[in-house]
Order: sequence, then structure tokens, then C-alpha cells
Amino acid sequence: MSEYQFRETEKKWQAYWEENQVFKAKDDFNQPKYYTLDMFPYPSGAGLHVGHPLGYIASDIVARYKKQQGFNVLHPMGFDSFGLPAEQYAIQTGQHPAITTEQNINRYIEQLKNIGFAYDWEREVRTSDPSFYKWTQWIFSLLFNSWYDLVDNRARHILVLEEHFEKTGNQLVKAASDEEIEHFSAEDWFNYSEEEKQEILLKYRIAYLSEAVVNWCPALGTVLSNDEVKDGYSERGGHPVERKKMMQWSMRISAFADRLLRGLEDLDWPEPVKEMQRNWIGKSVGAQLAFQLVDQEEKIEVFTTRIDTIYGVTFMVLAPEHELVEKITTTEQKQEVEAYVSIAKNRSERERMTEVKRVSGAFTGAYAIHPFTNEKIPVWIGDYVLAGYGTGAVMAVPSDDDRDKAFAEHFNLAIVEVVNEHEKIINSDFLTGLSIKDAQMKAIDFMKDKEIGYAKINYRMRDAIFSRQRYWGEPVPVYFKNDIPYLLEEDQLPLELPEVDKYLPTEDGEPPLARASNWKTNEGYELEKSTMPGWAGSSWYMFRYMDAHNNDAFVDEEKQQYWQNVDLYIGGSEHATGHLLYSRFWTKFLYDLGYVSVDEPFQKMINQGMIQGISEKLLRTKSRTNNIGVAGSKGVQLLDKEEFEFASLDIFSKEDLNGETPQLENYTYVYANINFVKNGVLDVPNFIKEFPEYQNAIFHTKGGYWQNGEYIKTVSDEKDFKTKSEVEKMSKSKYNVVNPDDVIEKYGADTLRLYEMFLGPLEQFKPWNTNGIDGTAKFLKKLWRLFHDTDGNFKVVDAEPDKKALKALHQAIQKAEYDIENFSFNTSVSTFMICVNTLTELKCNNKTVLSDLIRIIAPYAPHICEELWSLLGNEGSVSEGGWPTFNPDFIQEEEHTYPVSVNGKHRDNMTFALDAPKEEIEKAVLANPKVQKWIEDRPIKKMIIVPKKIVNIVV
Ligand code: ANZ
Repeated sequence: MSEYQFRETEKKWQAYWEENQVFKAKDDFNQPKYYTLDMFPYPSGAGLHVGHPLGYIASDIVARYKKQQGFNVLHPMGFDSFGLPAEQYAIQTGQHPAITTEQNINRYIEQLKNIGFAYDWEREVRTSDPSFYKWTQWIFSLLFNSWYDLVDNRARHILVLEEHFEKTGNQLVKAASDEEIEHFSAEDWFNYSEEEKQEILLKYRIAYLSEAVVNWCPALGTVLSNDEVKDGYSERGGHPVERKKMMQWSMRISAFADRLLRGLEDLDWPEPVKEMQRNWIGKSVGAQLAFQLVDQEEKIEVFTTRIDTIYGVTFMVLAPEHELVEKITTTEQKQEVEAYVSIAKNRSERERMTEVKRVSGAFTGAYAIHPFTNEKIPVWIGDYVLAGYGTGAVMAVPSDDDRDKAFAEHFNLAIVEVVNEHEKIINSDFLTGLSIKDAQMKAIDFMKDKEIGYAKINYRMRDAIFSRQRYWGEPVPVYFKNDIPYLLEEDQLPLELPEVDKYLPTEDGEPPLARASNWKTNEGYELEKSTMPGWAGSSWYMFRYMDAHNNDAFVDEEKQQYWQNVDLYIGGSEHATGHLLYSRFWTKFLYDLGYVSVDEPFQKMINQGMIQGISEKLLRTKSRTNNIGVAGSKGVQLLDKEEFEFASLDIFSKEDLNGETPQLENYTYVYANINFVKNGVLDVPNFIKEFPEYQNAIFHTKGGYWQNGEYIKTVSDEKDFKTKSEVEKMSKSKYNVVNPDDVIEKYGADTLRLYEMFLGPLEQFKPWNTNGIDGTAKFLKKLWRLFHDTDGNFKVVDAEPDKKALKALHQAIQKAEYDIENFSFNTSVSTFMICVNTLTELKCNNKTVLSDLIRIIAPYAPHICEELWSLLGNEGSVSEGGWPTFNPDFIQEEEHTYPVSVNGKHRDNMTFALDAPKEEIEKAVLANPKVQKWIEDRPIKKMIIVPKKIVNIVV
């Protein structure tokens, strides 16, 4: 073998790892553990592109490094395999989503294995596998069987709550619950029917069923969670989303709000993700108080963060959906109010919140009494007040709140100043003269005395809607008896997905499960027809890897106590308010019930940046049909005889080409497949071969034009057809996707791995730019040559290593270790390159040095390192060969370069051995002609030599 043969070598070692289960995590509880996890992928039909493995490679390097350091490493991979794309494909084709999912997973596994990841494949999990979702359903059952105790601030079993009710009714219970639960005594409880009891319990359960306003997406036929809706459209597909009231399963995550907030403090997570969670949870400290309505029994409750401005309240505003609206609206105002309500209903919450300028509202005709001044103030409705936040009503202070002010100005309502420019309260009776803080305290004391209000903390985060009207998700293990939900017994789990004839909702709008012929229990009770959301399985999967095949528990207690939680989690920050919040919630819940010993799932997290694609655009004449987006896209219908002309970019001036749409009247940009472009030049003959619809098209260049694959010169030989390159998201529709399989085929997996790391810091966004990949491939060849002579013979010898080689090696060991510990992988790659260059220059063929070198490069480029490791005469995998010990003695400098100054002015640099005697330095410095020149003939007053620092001569 003269050159390094990556193909055989990579296959050989991948097979070796698999056969020998080298990366199997052991259940050896005496060894220190390290758990590194990638956010598991949804197996999409498109397979992996080079952007996907970026984070996986980083965590793989850490996993291999930790293994070499002696840790028992858990580094698994699995699939988040329930989800919408497989279902939509099923709707279109009739193919069962399980089949597509399986195919896609197989393709992913093949691709992942080609990259040589050190996964413990035995622990692979799939959320759509009944043996997995049995436990998702089991956790749902626990959530259904639990309530949140606000005294001890933890979840508890529902039986404990029932015991309270039996003893004292619900008066003394402090629990997170639905609003408006009537008080009942122990005796009442005793007398309630079974159904009445269940209805009450439902209002306390952590997984509960209630009528909720949801984001309904008619095009997808399902409800979406808040984080799946962006600007009033579904995140997937971009379909319009409306607000609709429906019976829905929800999760009482709001009960955990404060713990989710406080828990962030101890997590080693990127600050932006923590900040997003904080904002999402949205803690507000304020007060809640009631305004009595004039001539009516009801009161209007409001939540305010500025009770100090109470004397500035000149009117009130209710959300259009507020339940009192209908009741209090006077007959004269009825028509106007109803008209307004029906318009407001269809505006998305986000629009309502952000469009401060678009003021709208209606007067209800009703008045309320100001609780401090006893004055009558008008009650309005306006859609800037949201139904789901606080109490759905505000006390409006137009002097200090922008939205209230805009409303008051628009409708000509009174404005009273109550805070002056020094932030002191004015015009406010007994609050006048106080600071904002003091006024708040005093006002709250006053309200407490009068029993009209109290201090209150509000959270913006709502309970999470848990029902999806879809097929491809976990069935909810619930049946209905007299409309009351009951759990299936544990031994009836998993409740498997039924077969259906179509994956669509039924004609009367019921979810697809309603199509199943007998979706009932054995006793004939109807089963729940909605399925769980995408986030159910991913909220607990990190525990399943600890014990992936357990049929008796979701995870064995002892195993969980050993593995604890994830030490390093790598994935995208786009999950900040979805998966990363829900999995924290479920972990805290399981912790409360004693099923896990940790209350946070992911101790440290890193968000990898995105690898962007470089798209190539061509200037082409506009189509008469106007439906052309992509050059060379075979699916596009072209009009007969439509002939296009293309123009090389360098024909036009910069101004003409500016922006997305060129200023040239007849031209537009179309994407070209990046495979036909090299260094910004289109391979015209091959491009038209692939896309015959452009066979007759003319491709103008500076010097002439191309037609039918021939260049016709009109002016000169300038025949390059230039494209416009642009960095964009990697995507099929932009024809800029790079497949890792192709890179591996050409350069090998080790090169791919090294190159992805070399591209830049892990967290950064960076374009996939193949220009540098040759350099990485060359580096590996150079590494190989270090071990071989020119004839390809292995030339490493066992001998005493030389000092310079040891120094180069230990500098690299120190840096590699520091870099991995700090997740700076790109800098290590350059370190390896420098080290290999130095050792090549030194003609180092020393076994000790090269063995250590291999061990530090192995996590990055494992295949070549395995091969060299075995050539060095070692048994087994290099991943079991330990990590070299850094020895600081070897990198001690032996010389120092001194700046030499005369009278404090720097004149030259001189290098001396560290142990050079002072006299020798003095002599050499004074003999230096550059120094002599500045001394001239003056006598030396003093000569200062600070060892390892400076030399200064005073004359
Ligand atoms: C009087 C006031 C005066 C207010 C002032 C603010 C400034 P955060 O901090 O986000 O919790 N508010 C309460 N419920 C609302 C709802 N359902 N829809 C829209 N706005 C609502 O905001 C709390 C403040 O937002 C509350 O304090 C209330 O207006 C308003 F100078 O009350 B404030």
C-alpha cells in the first residue's frame, strides 16, 4: 500500500466496531459515566445532507474522547418517528406511514453508519414503535393520575387529593387547577355521584380534558401548539390558522412555571435559549383586583403590574371573548359590540399583540366603580386585550400605558397624569409623593384591608394543548363512559394504532382514528380519537436509552440512578420553547413522583450552527408562461417552442444585476443544480445534456455564445459562462444540497468529519464550501506518510524519542485536550495539521510519539487512526487505547528571545538558552553592532537583565 486507501479501511473498521460492539455502553455501575446525546432526528424522505451530521460529529468526538479517558460512555441514536410528513405522504399515496417511516429510518441508519459514528446501536429507539410508545402512554397515565400541590410545590398522586376531599372537602386544598371550582365540603364529596367526582377531579389533573381555544388549521385538519404557529400560519406548510373552541387534552405545565424558570439558573446552556425560555414563561409580578359593575352583581377582575397607577385608571377594557361581554352589554350597544366581536375573533393573537397602532374597540354601555375613588368609569372591549392572559381584562391607564393611551386618544377618553418625570406619584390621594415601588406596596396593603385585591404573580406560559387530530401519533390511552374519560389499565398498554382506510379526518370532522372499524374497549366504550403531539415521545426519550429494552418499566431505577441525566446535549436552538421546555417539564414531573432521581434532563447543551448551502443562479430570459422557478427542473411544463436565452453574469454591470431580481427587463434568476457549476462557471455542455429542454437555448458569454453544447466565438475566446453564487439555506428547492454520501465516496468519512469540524466554530452558521476539502484530505495522506517510507513500507521504530518531536507532540496533546473540554473543535484540526507538519519536517518515525499522536487524532478521524494503531502493533480498537498523558516538562521552552533596549528604547531581539549565564548574555549583547550603534562611546551606567523577560542598557 503506498497511498492511504480510505474505502477499504473505513468499511473494515466500521465492520469491526459493529462485530465487536466496541461502543456498547456497559451496565458497569462502578465506572464513571458520561452521557452524550444528539437531538434525535425526524427521518425525512430526503435523507441527510451535510448540515445534519455537524452536531453529531461533535458529540461523537466527545464520546470517543471520553471513552479513551476511561469513562463508560452512553452515546446512542434513535428516531423521532411520528410526525406530519409521513402522514401527509400517506394521505397522498395511501401508503401506511409505518412503511415510509421504516424506509426512511433505514436510509438514515445507512448514512449514519457510513460516517463512522460511535453509537451504541443496540439502544436505538423509535418513538413510533409500540414498545416505546407503550411507555409514552404510561407516562400520560401518570400525568392523568396526578395533581399539583401548591403547598409542597410538587406533583402528587390523585389519590392523595381524593383523601383530602374525603377529610375536608376542597377548601383547604391549594392546588393548580382550572379556574372557578366551587367550594365543597367532605360531606358534599361523599354525596357526589361517581360522575360528579370525576368531573371535579378532571379540573385538578395534570393531564386534563377541557374546552379550550385552540389554533385550528383547517388545511392540515388539526390543532397546532403555540410554538407550531408562526405569525398566524402553520410552521409546516404555511397554512392559515384560526382560533376555535374545542374539547382538548391539555398538560398543566403552567403549574411548573416557576420551577422551570428557577431551574434554568443551574443549567449550562447557551444564554439565548435560556432567555427564550424565560420570555416564554413570562413571569410578571403585580396585583389582582376587582372592579364592581354598576347595577350588576358581577365584578371585573383585572391583573396589573402597575397598581401604583390606580388613580390614573379612567376606563376598563375587556377582551372581546371575555365571558361578561354578553351579559353587561346594554341593548343600545348590542349591535356594535356583536359586530366587533365577530371581527376580532378572526385576528391572530400575535397580530392583536403587535399591531399597537391599529386601534379598534367598542363601548359596552356598562360602567364599573373605581375601587379607590368610587367614581364611575366606562367599560369597553378591545382586541389588544387577550382572553388567555391574566384575567382577560385590564384597568386602563392611558397616561402610562401606550396601548391604553392609543385607545383613549382614538375614542376620546379621559387621561389623568399620575406619575411625574421623577417617577413620583402625583394626583393620587394617599399615594401622592411616593415612589412607584412604595406606592405599589401601600396600594396592595390598602386593597388587602378592604378585601378588593391582593399581590399576584402571573405567568405568560399557558397550559400545553396535547390533542392532535391526526393519525400518525401515539393513541391516548383513554376511553369514555358517560362522557367522562377513564384510563386504560396498564396491562392494556400499548394501545396500538388501529388500521384505517384513509388517513384523513372523517366527513363530519372527526380525527382519522374515528375511521377505525372498532375503536372501542372490550366493554364497548369509545376510545379517545385524537393522538398525542410530536413532543410527547421526545419529552422522555433521553431516559429510555438508559434501558432501551425494558418491558417492565420505562427505565430501570438503578440504571437511571447510574446514568442520571445527559451530560452533553447537542442540537438546534429552534427547540427552545418546544421540546426543550416540555422535556424539562416531564422530567420534573417524573422526579416529583420518584421515578427519576434528577429534575433536569440535559445538564449542558450546545446549539450547533447551521451549515448553509451555496446556490448557483443563472440569468435567464423570463418565461412567457411565468411558472418557471428552477432551471433544469424536469417537472416544469414549458410551452412548446419556448426558447430561452441565458446570459453570463459578466456581461452586465453590477447595478443591472443587483438584488434578487435583476434590473434587466427581460431577465430573471433561476437556480442551477450546483453539480454543474465549478468556481462560478457553468459547465454548459453537461448542463444541457442533463436538461434537454435547454438544448437549443443560447448561453451568451463575453466573447460569444454557446448553443447545442458548442461555443461560437463572435468577439473573443472569453467563453466562461458565469453564475451568481449565493449563501442560502441548504434545501432541495434551491438545488444546493450536498449529500454526505457523495463526499464520503470521493474523500472518505474521516475527511468529511475533519472538514465539518474545520469549517469553523461549532455554534456558528457557515457555508459549505468545498474549496477547502482537498486540504483536509491531503492532511490525512500526510499523516499516513508519516508512518510509511516512499515505497509504502511501515517505517515506525521503537527508540528514545527526540526532544523536538516530544515538544511538538505534547503541545498538540495539551491543545487537543483543552479544545475538546471547551468544545472548540475547529482549532484542534489546525493543531493536528501543525503537529503533523512539524513531525514530517523532523522526519519523526518514533513509535512513542506517533502512538500518542494517533490517540489524539482518533476521535476526529477514527478510521485511519484505527488502521495506524493496529499497524503499530496494538490489539483492539484505538478507542480502548487510552488518552495520552500530557507532560508539561516536554513543552518547556529551552530558549528565550529577549527584546534588547538602550535607554528604554527597543533596538533588537536576541535569543539565549534559558540556562545561559548572565555574563554570557552581557557579552553577547554588548558585542551586537546594532546595540553598539546606540551606545556610541558613552559609558554603560547600568545593565538590567530580567531572566526570560528583557535586557535594558542604560548609558
Ligand atoms: C395598568 C397598567 C399601567 C399596566 C401601566 C401597564 C402599564 P405583563 O408585564 O406582560 O404581565 N394586561 C393585563 N392583562 C392583559 C391582557 N389579558 N391583555 C393585554 N394586556 C393585559 O403585562 C401586564 C400588564 O399588561 C398589566 O398591567 C395590564 O396593564 C396589561 F402604566 O395595568 B397594566
